[in-house]
Amino acid sequence: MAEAQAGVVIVGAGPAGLVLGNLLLDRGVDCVILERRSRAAVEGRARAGFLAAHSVRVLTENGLAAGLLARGRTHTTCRFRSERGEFTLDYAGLGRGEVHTVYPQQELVRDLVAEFLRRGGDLRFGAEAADVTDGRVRVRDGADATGRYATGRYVTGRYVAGCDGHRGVGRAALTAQGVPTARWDHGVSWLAVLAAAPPSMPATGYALHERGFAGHMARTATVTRYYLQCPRGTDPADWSEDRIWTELATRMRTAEFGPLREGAVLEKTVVDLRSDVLESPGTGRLWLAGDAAGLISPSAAKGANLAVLQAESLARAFEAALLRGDESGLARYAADCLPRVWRAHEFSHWMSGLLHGPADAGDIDRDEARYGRALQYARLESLRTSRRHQDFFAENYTGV
Ligand code: RFL
Repeated sequence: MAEAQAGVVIVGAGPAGLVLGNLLLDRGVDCVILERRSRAAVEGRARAGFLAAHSVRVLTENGLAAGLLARGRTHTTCRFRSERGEFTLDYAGLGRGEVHTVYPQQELVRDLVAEFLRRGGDLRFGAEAADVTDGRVRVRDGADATGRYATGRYVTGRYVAGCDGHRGVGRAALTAQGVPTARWDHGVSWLAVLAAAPPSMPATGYALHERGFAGHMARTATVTRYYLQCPRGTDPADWSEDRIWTELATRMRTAEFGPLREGAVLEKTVVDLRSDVLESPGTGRLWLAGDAAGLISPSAAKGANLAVLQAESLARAFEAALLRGDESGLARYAADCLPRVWRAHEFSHWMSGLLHGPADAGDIDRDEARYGRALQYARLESLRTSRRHQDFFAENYTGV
Protein backbone atom coordinates (compact mmCIF):
# COMPACT_ATOMS: atom_id res chain seq x y z
CA MET A 1 0.00 0.00 0.00
CA ALA A 2 1.59 3.30 -1.17
CA GLU A 3 1.75 5.98 1.49
CA ALA A 4 2.71 9.58 0.68
CA GLN A 5 3.64 12.13 3.34
CA ALA A 6 2.92 15.85 3.49
CA GLY A 7 2.84 18.59 6.11
CA VAL A 8 -0.81 19.25 5.34
CA VAL A 9 -3.14 17.13 3.23
CA ILE A 10 -5.89 19.39 1.92
CA VAL A 11 -9.05 17.64 0.78
CA GLY A 12 -10.97 19.71 -1.79
CA ALA A 13 -9.94 22.28 -4.41
CA GLY A 14 -12.68 24.85 -3.89
CA PRO A 15 -11.99 28.41 -2.69
CA ALA A 16 -11.14 27.21 0.85
CA GLY A 17 -8.67 24.50 -0.16
CA LEU A 18 -7.00 26.51 -2.91
CA VAL A 19 -6.52 29.66 -0.83
CA LEU A 20 -5.15 27.54 2.02
CA GLY A 21 -2.83 25.63 -0.33
CA ASN A 22 -1.46 28.79 -1.93
CA LEU A 23 -0.85 30.46 1.43
CA LEU A 24 0.91 27.37 2.78
CA LEU A 25 3.23 27.11 -0.23
CA ASP A 26 4.03 30.79 0.09
CA ARG A 27 5.01 30.25 3.74
CA GLY A 28 7.18 27.25 2.97
CA VAL A 29 4.80 24.61 4.33
CA ASP A 30 4.55 21.54 2.12
CA CYS A 31 1.06 20.36 1.24
CA VAL A 32 -0.89 18.31 -1.24
CA ILE A 33 -4.42 18.96 -2.48
CA LEU A 34 -6.71 16.04 -3.30
CA GLU A 35 -9.72 16.88 -5.46
CA ARG A 36 -12.24 14.28 -6.53
CA ARG A 37 -13.38 16.08 -9.68
CA SER A 38 -11.52 16.83 -12.90
CA ARG A 39 -9.79 20.17 -13.40
CA ALA A 40 -12.36 21.14 -16.06
CA ALA A 41 -15.26 20.39 -13.70
CA VAL A 42 -13.75 22.39 -10.83
CA GLU A 43 -12.91 25.34 -13.07
CA GLY A 44 -16.34 25.35 -14.69
CA ARG A 45 -18.56 25.34 -11.60
CA ALA A 46 -20.47 28.65 -11.38
CA ARG A 47 -21.50 29.53 -7.84
CA ALA A 48 -20.51 32.68 -5.96
CA GLY A 49 -19.65 36.06 -7.37
CA PHE A 50 -19.50 38.60 -4.57
CA LEU A 51 -16.18 39.08 -2.84
CA ALA A 52 -16.08 41.13 0.33
CA ALA A 53 -13.36 43.75 0.84
CA HIS A 54 -11.67 41.45 3.37
CA SER A 55 -11.43 38.60 0.84
CA VAL A 56 -9.97 40.94 -1.79
CA ARG A 57 -7.42 42.14 0.78
CA VAL A 58 -6.34 38.60 1.70
CA LEU A 59 -6.07 37.59 -1.96
CA THR A 60 -4.17 40.77 -2.89
CA GLU A 61 -1.70 40.55 0.00
CA ASN A 62 -0.90 36.98 -0.98
CA GLY A 63 -0.38 37.53 -4.70
CA LEU A 64 -3.65 35.83 -5.67
CA ALA A 65 -5.65 38.76 -6.99
CA ALA A 66 -4.23 39.55 -10.45
CA GLY A 67 -7.31 38.16 -12.24
CA LEU A 68 -9.91 39.70 -10.00
CA LEU A 69 -8.19 43.08 -9.99
CA ALA A 70 -7.99 43.02 -13.80
CA ARG A 71 -11.44 41.60 -14.59
CA GLY A 72 -13.55 41.97 -11.43
CA ARG A 73 -16.18 44.70 -11.30
CA THR A 74 -16.72 46.96 -8.35
CA HIS A 75 -20.24 47.11 -6.96
CA THR A 76 -21.22 49.99 -4.74
CA THR A 77 -25.02 49.97 -4.71
CA CYS A 78 -27.95 47.66 -4.22
CA ARG A 79 -31.57 48.25 -5.02
CA PHE A 80 -34.80 47.14 -3.36
CA ARG A 81 -38.15 46.90 -5.14
CA SER A 82 -41.57 46.17 -3.71
CA GLU A 83 -45.19 47.19 -4.04
CA ARG A 84 -44.15 50.34 -2.17
CA GLY A 85 -41.69 51.48 -4.82
CA GLU A 86 -37.94 51.29 -5.27
CA PHE A 87 -34.90 52.67 -3.49
CA THR A 88 -31.16 52.34 -3.93
CA LEU A 89 -28.58 52.10 -1.17
CA ASP A 90 -25.18 53.49 -2.07
CA TYR A 91 -23.31 51.34 0.44
CA ALA A 92 -19.89 52.62 -0.63
CA GLY A 93 -20.93 55.85 1.07
CA LEU A 94 -22.25 54.11 4.19
CA GLY A 95 -20.82 52.06 7.06
CA ARG A 96 -17.08 51.52 6.56
CA GLY A 97 -17.28 52.67 2.94
CA GLU A 98 -16.39 49.22 1.66
CA VAL A 99 -17.50 47.78 -1.68
CA HIS A 100 -17.97 44.37 -3.30
CA THR A 101 -15.85 43.00 -6.08
CA VAL A 102 -17.91 40.90 -8.43
CA TYR A 103 -15.79 38.10 -9.87
CA PRO A 104 -17.27 34.70 -10.75
CA GLN A 105 -16.15 31.95 -8.39
CA GLN A 106 -15.09 29.66 -11.26
CA GLU A 107 -12.69 32.34 -12.52
CA LEU A 108 -11.24 32.78 -9.04
CA VAL A 109 -10.85 29.00 -8.78
CA ARG A 110 -9.12 28.95 -12.18
CA ASP A 111 -6.67 31.65 -11.01
CA LEU A 112 -6.01 29.84 -7.74
CA VAL A 113 -5.36 26.50 -9.46
CA ALA A 114 -2.95 28.15 -11.93
CA GLU A 115 -1.08 29.95 -9.15
CA PHE A 116 -0.87 26.84 -6.96
CA LEU A 117 0.68 24.89 -9.84
CA ARG A 118 2.98 27.82 -10.72
CA ARG A 119 4.22 27.79 -7.13
CA GLY A 120 5.14 24.14 -7.60
CA GLY A 121 2.15 22.75 -5.69
CA ASP A 122 1.02 19.12 -5.81
CA LEU A 123 -2.65 19.12 -6.87
CA ARG A 124 -4.25 15.79 -7.75
CA PHE A 125 -7.51 15.87 -9.67
CA GLY A 126 -9.71 12.77 -9.81
CA ALA A 127 -8.48 11.81 -6.33
CA GLU A 128 -11.45 11.27 -4.05
CA ALA A 129 -10.91 10.95 -0.32
CA ALA A 130 -12.87 7.96 0.97
CA ASP A 131 -12.33 8.76 4.64
CA VAL A 132 -9.90 10.38 7.02
CA THR A 133 -8.55 8.98 10.27
CA ASP A 134 -5.81 10.41 12.42
CA GLY A 135 -3.96 12.27 9.68
CA ARG A 136 -4.43 9.51 7.10
CA VAL A 137 -6.61 10.10 4.09
CA ARG A 138 -7.70 7.00 2.22
CA VAL A 139 -7.96 7.80 -1.47
CA ARG A 140 -10.02 6.31 -4.24
CA ASP A 141 -8.44 7.15 -7.52
CA GLY A 142 -9.11 5.51 -10.80
CA ALA A 143 -11.73 2.97 -11.71
CA ASP A 144 -10.94 -0.70 -11.13
CA ALA A 145 -11.75 -3.52 -13.56
CA THR A 146 -15.37 -3.60 -12.39
CA GLY A 147 -15.75 0.12 -13.17
CA ARG A 148 -15.88 0.98 -9.47
CA TYR A 149 -13.30 3.09 -7.75
CA ALA A 150 -10.40 1.29 -6.19
CA THR A 151 -9.58 2.42 -2.66
CA GLY A 152 -6.71 1.74 -0.38
CA ARG A 153 -3.98 4.23 -1.23
CA TYR A 154 -3.23 6.55 1.66
CA VAL A 155 -1.89 10.07 1.80
CA THR A 156 -0.70 11.00 5.25
CA GLY A 157 -0.13 14.45 6.66
CA ARG A 158 0.93 15.87 9.98
CA TYR A 159 -2.42 17.63 9.59
CA VAL A 160 -5.44 17.20 7.34
CA ALA A 161 -7.49 20.20 6.21
CA GLY A 162 -11.04 19.23 5.31
CA CYS A 163 -11.98 21.80 2.64
CA ASP A 164 -14.28 19.38 0.88
CA GLY A 165 -17.58 21.15 1.26
CA HIS A 166 -20.70 20.44 3.18
CA ARG A 167 -20.99 16.74 2.35
CA GLY A 168 -17.30 15.99 2.61
CA VAL A 169 -15.41 13.39 4.57
CA GLY A 170 -13.78 16.04 6.81
CA ARG A 171 -17.05 17.09 8.35
CA ALA A 172 -18.26 13.49 8.55
CA ALA A 173 -15.15 12.53 10.54
CA LEU A 174 -15.72 15.32 13.07
CA THR A 175 -19.45 14.76 13.50
CA ALA A 176 -18.75 11.04 13.95
CA GLN A 177 -16.61 12.08 16.94
CA GLY A 178 -19.68 13.79 18.39
CA VAL A 179 -18.89 17.42 17.51
CA PRO A 180 -22.27 19.17 17.71
CA THR A 181 -23.80 21.24 14.92
CA ALA A 182 -26.05 24.28 15.27
CA ARG A 183 -28.54 24.17 12.42
CA TRP A 184 -31.31 26.26 10.87
CA ASP A 185 -33.65 25.59 7.98
CA HIS A 186 -34.92 28.84 6.48
CA GLY A 187 -37.82 26.89 5.00
CA VAL A 188 -37.52 28.37 1.52
CA SER A 189 -35.74 27.44 -1.67
CA TRP A 190 -34.41 29.40 -4.62
CA LEU A 191 -34.39 28.56 -8.27
CA ALA A 192 -30.88 29.80 -9.10
CA VAL A 193 -30.64 30.76 -12.75
CA LEU A 194 -27.54 31.69 -14.71
CA ALA A 195 -28.46 33.57 -17.88
CA ALA A 196 -26.42 34.59 -20.91
CA ALA A 197 -27.77 38.10 -20.54
CA PRO A 198 -26.12 41.40 -19.65
CA PRO A 199 -27.11 42.83 -16.27
CA SER A 200 -30.37 44.77 -16.34
CA MET A 201 -29.36 47.29 -13.71
CA PRO A 202 -26.07 48.67 -12.45
CA ALA A 203 -26.71 47.18 -9.03
CA THR A 204 -27.76 44.05 -7.22
CA GLY A 205 -31.55 44.03 -7.22
CA TYR A 206 -33.77 42.53 -4.53
CA ALA A 207 -37.50 42.35 -5.28
CA LEU A 208 -40.09 41.60 -2.61
CA HIS A 209 -43.30 40.28 -4.06
CA GLU A 210 -46.39 38.45 -2.85
CA ARG A 211 -45.44 35.61 -5.24
CA GLY A 212 -42.03 35.38 -3.56
CA PHE A 213 -38.57 36.96 -3.69
CA ALA A 214 -36.70 37.60 -6.94
CA GLY A 215 -33.06 38.64 -7.15
CA HIS A 216 -30.79 40.08 -9.84
CA MET A 217 -27.00 39.73 -9.42
CA ALA A 218 -24.63 40.94 -12.11
CA ARG A 219 -21.79 38.54 -12.81
CA THR A 220 -20.04 39.76 -15.98
CA ALA A 221 -20.91 42.02 -18.92
CA THR A 222 -22.65 39.07 -20.57
CA VAL A 223 -23.82 36.86 -17.69
CA THR A 224 -26.33 37.57 -14.93
CA ARG A 225 -27.52 35.45 -12.04
CA TYR A 226 -31.20 35.54 -11.10
CA TYR A 227 -32.97 33.96 -8.17
CA LEU A 228 -36.65 33.08 -7.77
CA GLN A 229 -38.02 31.94 -4.43
CA CYS A 230 -39.80 28.64 -5.00
CA PRO A 231 -41.47 26.00 -2.82
CA ARG A 232 -39.40 23.16 -1.34
CA GLY A 233 -39.20 20.20 -3.66
CA THR A 234 -39.38 22.30 -6.83
CA ASP A 235 -38.06 20.49 -9.88
CA PRO A 236 -35.97 22.88 -12.04
CA ALA A 237 -37.23 20.98 -15.11
CA ASP A 238 -40.67 22.50 -14.43
CA TRP A 239 -39.22 25.94 -15.16
CA SER A 240 -38.98 26.61 -18.88
CA GLU A 241 -37.09 29.69 -20.10
CA ASP A 242 -40.41 31.37 -20.82
CA ARG A 243 -41.74 30.67 -17.35
CA ILE A 244 -38.52 31.98 -15.77
CA TRP A 245 -38.53 35.27 -17.67
CA THR A 246 -42.27 35.80 -17.18
CA GLU A 247 -42.01 35.20 -13.44
CA LEU A 248 -38.93 37.41 -13.14
CA ALA A 249 -40.73 40.19 -15.01
CA THR A 250 -43.71 39.95 -12.65
CA ARG A 251 -41.73 39.86 -9.42
CA MET A 252 -39.22 42.49 -10.55
CA ARG A 253 -42.15 44.66 -11.59
CA THR A 254 -40.81 45.42 -15.04
CA ALA A 255 -44.09 47.11 -16.01
CA GLU A 256 -43.23 49.78 -13.48
CA PHE A 257 -39.42 49.82 -13.51
CA GLY A 258 -38.44 48.81 -17.03
CA PRO A 259 -37.68 45.54 -18.83
CA LEU A 260 -35.03 42.93 -18.04
CA ARG A 261 -32.40 42.09 -20.65
CA GLU A 262 -33.21 38.49 -21.44
CA GLY A 263 -30.94 35.75 -22.76
CA ALA A 264 -30.52 31.98 -22.90
CA VAL A 265 -30.67 30.16 -19.56
CA LEU A 266 -27.26 28.53 -19.11
CA GLU A 267 -28.00 26.75 -15.85
CA LYS A 268 -30.88 26.32 -13.40
CA THR A 269 -30.65 24.62 -10.04
CA VAL A 270 -32.68 24.63 -6.86
CA VAL A 271 -30.92 25.64 -3.65
CA ASP A 272 -32.61 24.95 -0.30
CA LEU A 273 -31.77 27.74 2.11
CA ARG A 274 -30.19 26.04 5.08
CA SER A 275 -27.46 27.13 7.46
CA ASP A 276 -25.37 25.31 9.99
CA VAL A 277 -22.19 25.78 11.99
CA LEU A 278 -20.02 23.05 13.42
CA GLU A 279 -19.43 24.10 17.00
CA SER A 280 -15.79 23.04 16.86
CA PRO A 281 -14.21 23.19 13.38
CA GLY A 282 -11.33 20.88 14.20
CA THR A 283 -9.33 18.95 16.73
CA GLY A 284 -6.04 17.03 16.84
CA ARG A 285 -4.86 16.49 13.28
CA LEU A 286 -8.10 17.35 11.42
CA TRP A 287 -9.21 20.95 10.79
CA LEU A 288 -12.00 22.25 8.56
CA ALA A 289 -12.51 25.42 6.52
CA GLY A 290 -15.25 26.75 4.25
CA ASP A 291 -18.55 24.95 3.68
CA ALA A 292 -17.09 21.90 5.45
CA ALA A 293 -17.03 23.88 8.71
CA GLY A 294 -20.45 25.42 8.16
CA LEU A 295 -23.00 26.10 5.49
CA ILE A 296 -24.47 29.57 5.19
CA SER A 297 -27.61 30.26 3.18
CA PRO A 298 -26.76 32.32 0.07
CA SER A 299 -29.08 35.21 1.05
CA ALA A 300 -26.18 37.54 1.90
CA ALA A 301 -23.50 35.98 -0.35
CA LYS A 302 -21.10 35.13 2.47
CA GLY A 303 -20.09 31.50 1.85
CA ALA A 304 -16.99 31.97 -0.30
CA ASN A 305 -15.93 34.91 1.86
CA LEU A 306 -16.06 32.84 5.04
CA ALA A 307 -14.04 30.19 3.19
CA VAL A 308 -11.28 32.76 2.49
CA LEU A 309 -11.39 34.05 6.07
CA GLN A 310 -11.02 30.56 7.54
CA ALA A 311 -8.36 29.49 5.05
CA GLU A 312 -6.22 32.49 6.00
CA SER A 313 -6.59 31.81 9.70
CA LEU A 314 -5.84 28.12 9.27
CA ALA A 315 -2.76 28.84 7.09
CA ARG A 316 -1.29 30.97 9.88
CA ALA A 317 -2.03 28.28 12.46
CA PHE A 318 -0.53 25.45 10.35
CA GLU A 319 2.57 27.54 9.63
CA ALA A 320 3.17 28.13 13.35
CA ALA A 321 2.54 24.48 14.18
CA LEU A 322 4.68 22.97 11.43
CA LEU A 323 7.56 25.46 11.25
CA ARG A 324 7.80 26.49 14.91
CA GLY A 325 6.11 23.66 16.79
CA ASP A 326 3.57 26.13 18.19
CA GLU A 327 0.03 24.72 18.18
CA SER A 328 -1.55 27.67 19.99
CA GLY A 329 -2.94 29.05 16.69
CA LEU A 330 -4.77 25.79 16.07
CA ALA A 331 -6.08 25.82 19.63
CA ARG A 332 -7.38 29.35 18.99
CA TYR A 333 -8.77 28.66 15.50
CA ALA A 334 -12.38 28.24 16.62
CA ALA A 335 -12.25 31.25 18.94
CA ASP A 336 -10.66 33.37 16.17
CA CYS A 337 -13.20 32.49 13.49
CA LEU A 338 -16.50 31.61 15.12
CA PRO A 339 -17.50 35.11 16.29
CA ARG A 340 -17.11 36.42 12.72
CA VAL A 341 -18.81 33.36 11.29
CA TRP A 342 -21.76 33.87 13.63
CA ARG A 343 -21.98 37.55 12.79
CA ALA A 344 -22.20 36.62 9.10
CA HIS A 345 -24.92 34.09 9.95
CA GLU A 346 -26.85 36.65 11.96
CA PHE A 347 -26.81 39.07 9.03
CA SER A 348 -27.64 36.36 6.52
CA HIS A 349 -30.56 35.28 8.71
CA TRP A 350 -31.80 38.87 8.87
CA MET A 351 -31.49 39.20 5.07
CA SER A 352 -33.48 36.01 4.66
CA GLY A 353 -36.24 37.48 6.83
CA LEU A 354 -36.16 40.67 4.78
CA LEU A 355 -36.34 38.95 1.39
CA HIS A 356 -38.80 36.14 1.98
CA GLY A 357 -42.49 36.27 2.55
CA PRO A 358 -44.47 33.14 3.33
CA ALA A 359 -42.68 30.02 2.07
CA ASP A 360 -45.59 29.17 -0.18
CA ALA A 361 -47.89 31.71 -1.86
CA GLY A 362 -50.82 29.45 -0.87
CA ASP A 363 -50.11 30.32 2.78
CA ILE A 364 -50.80 33.99 2.27
CA ASP A 365 -54.01 34.03 4.34
CA ARG A 366 -52.56 32.41 7.41
CA ASP A 367 -52.15 34.70 10.41
CA GLU A 368 -48.45 33.81 10.68
CA ALA A 369 -47.97 34.63 7.03
CA ARG A 370 -49.60 38.02 7.50
CA TYR A 371 -47.35 38.64 10.50
CA GLY A 372 -44.26 37.57 8.53
CA ARG A 373 -45.11 39.83 5.62
CA ALA A 374 -45.70 42.83 7.90
CA LEU A 375 -42.29 42.25 9.51
CA GLN A 376 -40.72 42.08 6.07
CA TYR A 377 -42.06 45.52 5.23
CA ALA A 378 -41.10 46.93 8.64
CA ARG A 379 -37.51 45.81 7.97
CA LEU A 380 -37.56 47.32 4.49
CA GLU A 381 -38.97 50.60 5.74
CA SER A 382 -36.37 50.84 8.48
CA LEU A 383 -33.65 50.25 5.89
CA ARG A 384 -35.12 52.88 3.57
CA THR A 385 -35.47 55.61 6.16
CA SER A 386 -32.91 55.14 8.94
CA ARG A 387 -29.37 56.29 8.23
CA ARG A 388 -28.15 54.33 11.26
CA HIS A 389 -29.77 51.18 9.98
CA GLN A 390 -28.21 51.81 6.56
CA ASP A 391 -24.74 52.15 8.11
CA PHE A 392 -25.23 48.93 10.04
CA PHE A 393 -26.50 47.20 6.90
CA ALA A 394 -23.55 48.41 4.81
CA GLU A 395 -20.98 47.31 7.38
CA ASN A 396 -22.45 43.80 7.50
CA TYR A 397 -23.33 43.54 3.81
CA THR A 398 -19.77 44.16 2.64
CA GLY A 399 -17.89 42.68 5.58
CA VAL A 400 -17.12 39.33 7.09
P1 RFL B 1 -16.62 24.00 -2.37
O1 RFL B 1 -16.56 25.14 -3.32
O2 RFL B 1 -17.84 23.19 -2.34
O3 RFL B 1 -15.37 23.08 -2.71
C1 RFL B 1 -15.21 21.83 -2.12
C2 RFL B 1 -14.39 20.95 -3.07
O4 RFL B 1 -14.16 19.69 -2.44
C3 RFL B 1 -14.30 18.67 -3.41
N1 RFL B 1 -14.61 17.42 -2.68
C4 RFL B 1 -13.74 16.40 -2.53
N2 RFL B 1 -12.49 16.24 -2.97
C5 RFL B 1 -11.86 15.08 -2.63
N3 RFL B 1 -12.45 14.09 -1.90
C6 RFL B 1 -13.72 14.24 -1.45
N4 RFL B 1 -14.28 13.26 -0.74
C7 RFL B 1 -14.41 15.44 -1.75
N5 RFL B 1 -15.66 15.89 -1.47
C8 RFL B 1 -15.75 17.10 -2.03
C9 RFL B 1 -15.42 19.16 -4.29
O5 RFL B 1 -15.40 18.54 -5.57
C10 RFL B 1 -15.11 20.67 -4.37
O6 RFL B 1 -14.27 20.97 -5.46
O7 RFL B 1 -16.34 24.45 -0.88
P2 RFL B 1 -15.45 25.67 -0.27
O8 RFL B 1 -14.07 25.65 -0.83
O9 RFL B 1 -15.65 25.59 1.17
O10 RFL B 1 -16.12 27.00 -0.85
C11 RFL B 1 -17.41 27.38 -0.44
C12 RFL B 1 -18.11 28.15 -1.57
O11 RFL B 1 -18.04 27.39 -2.77
C13 RFL B 1 -19.57 28.45 -1.22
O12 RFL B 1 -19.69 28.83 0.14
C14 RFL B 1 -20.13 29.60 -2.08
O13 RFL B 1 -20.21 29.21 -3.43
C15 RFL B 1 -21.50 30.03 -1.56
N6 RFL B 1 -22.13 31.03 -2.45
C16 RFL B 1 -21.73 32.34 -2.42
N7 RFL B 1 -20.75 32.74 -1.57
C17 RFL B 1 -20.30 34.03 -1.59
O14 RFL B 1 -19.42 34.39 -0.79
N8 RFL B 1 -20.81 34.96 -2.46
C18 RFL B 1 -21.80 34.63 -3.36
O15 RFL B 1 -22.21 35.48 -4.18
C19 RFL B 1 -22.32 33.29 -3.35
N9 RFL B 1 -23.27 32.89 -4.20
C20 RFL B 1 -23.12 30.62 -3.36
C21 RFL B 1 -23.68 31.58 -4.23
C22 RFL B 1 -23.56 29.30 -3.42
C23 RFL B 1 -24.54 28.92 -4.32
N10 RFL B 1 -24.95 27.57 -4.34
C24 RFL B 1 -24.88 26.76 -5.50
C25 RFL B 1 -25.20 26.92 -3.08
C26 RFL B 1 -24.66 31.22 -5.13
C27 RFL B 1 -25.12 29.90 -5.18
C28 RFL B 1 -26.21 29.53 -6.17
